[in-house]
Amino acid sequence: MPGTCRHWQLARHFESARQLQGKFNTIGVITKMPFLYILCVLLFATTISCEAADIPPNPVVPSPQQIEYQKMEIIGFIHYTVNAFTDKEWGYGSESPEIFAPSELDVEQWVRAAQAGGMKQLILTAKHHDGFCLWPSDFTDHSIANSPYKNGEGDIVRELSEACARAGLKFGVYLSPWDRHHADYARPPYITYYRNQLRELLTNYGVIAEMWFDGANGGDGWYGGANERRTIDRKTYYDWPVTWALVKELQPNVLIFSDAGPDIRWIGNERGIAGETCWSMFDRSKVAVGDADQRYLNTGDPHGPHWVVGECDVSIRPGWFYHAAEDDQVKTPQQLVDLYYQSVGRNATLLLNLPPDRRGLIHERDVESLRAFKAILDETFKINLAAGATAQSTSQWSFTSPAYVVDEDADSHWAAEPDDAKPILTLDLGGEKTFDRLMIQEPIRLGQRIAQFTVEAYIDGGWQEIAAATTIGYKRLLRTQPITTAHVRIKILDANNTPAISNIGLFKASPLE
Ligand code: FUL
Repeated sequence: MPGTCRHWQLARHFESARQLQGKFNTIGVITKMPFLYILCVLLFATTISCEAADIPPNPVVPSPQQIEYQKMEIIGFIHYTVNAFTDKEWGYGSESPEIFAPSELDVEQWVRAAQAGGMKQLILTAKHHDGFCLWPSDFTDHSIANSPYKNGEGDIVRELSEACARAGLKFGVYLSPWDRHHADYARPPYITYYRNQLRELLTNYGVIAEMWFDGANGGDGWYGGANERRTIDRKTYYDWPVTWALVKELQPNVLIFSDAGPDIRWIGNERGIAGETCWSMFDRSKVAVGDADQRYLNTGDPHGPHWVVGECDVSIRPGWFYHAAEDDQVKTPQQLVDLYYQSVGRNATLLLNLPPDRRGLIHERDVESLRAFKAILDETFKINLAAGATAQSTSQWSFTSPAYVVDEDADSHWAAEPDDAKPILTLDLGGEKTFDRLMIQEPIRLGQRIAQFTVEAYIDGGWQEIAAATTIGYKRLLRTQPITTAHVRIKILDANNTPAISNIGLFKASPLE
């Protein structure tokens, strides 16, 4: 860890100090005072050497909020609006608030469903493209205040934000920039309206962890009765830098999602799949919201000057909103596990959508799938067969140690010497073990470095390649055939700076996967 020493390092220095005192005492020269003096000098030297011990960070590193965000791994989306009652995916904007009439709405049930799936945060569509607001906005009557829900006294943004806080979940908000209801959409006054709504949401509902800006923008709509097609200039209409500055002013620790970040980026598809190569480095200037090269979003940019984490959004059903006709198309636990490997296992987060139904509940089938999904992950990743292995490396930087990759502490790491261009990390598992899942993590607070690596196992008297991949980042998961071996090694073949690894895991997948 930067600037901190492990206990054994301090103990070693205490020990040296005692030995020194012993020597001095033997020749009768020194008693207590010099021992204290020597101890202080050694402790001081220790502090300095530990400060100096860490590898220099890359020029592009995450913020503490981005690191915390990525550790959540799985987060949930709640898509809810009049669409649940019209059976549409995109409301036209002419829907009457009268139709929004959930009979048993229970935000606590949404939270329980999210927790059943291992989610650590929920993001609510406070307003989707149809313009209907799930909170009683002062700036429109097209809201829940004019719906039968709680006789117009309800506020789903408040109810869910409070339920999340009670359960220890973070809370985020989606506010569709495209508004097919508003008469001024595509004209300057709408921007004032949009920012007023942002201000309401970001001031009245406690801590907002993530603000989600959708890239879908412009097209047909009701637009206050105009019933026409309206387009906008995606690069200039919203003046995003000003809007984002407002968001950060109101919520200093919020992470902003959009195609262009600035903190979290769309992964370039709505199937929940990050690139096999996935850098958190990115160049925001190459992307406009709603107008981005999807491949660039998917893989990031090894030379990008900004740290922008990839987020993989996908729905548990074919649609983003609830449709009874899709009750038999809920993703299976196995499909969700696949998505976990292809998102979290590729250095991104998984944003999984759960659409409440007309009752206002997450459907039983969705909950069942979430529960089984989490049970599989828990079983697969329960026992790390690499924990406590004996680790060796062709080189090691200063106070880092290969032992730190198997100490189950993601905050400690091993790093190679800078002149060891292709370091090898070898694990002696202390006897034969059988595994088929590999996990590798980089200490991303120092940047993302590794660009190519292979994994080999010692089988039948020789090393055999069992996996190969490019980037690692926060977490890389690889699936292999079952491998039985007592020795595994990671060969790093390419990196943009001194390679470092914080964790290695070997697991045997749940038979249910
Ligand atoms: C898209 C929207 O058009 C969909 O309805 C959904 O909200 C998805 C997350 O983003 O751009």
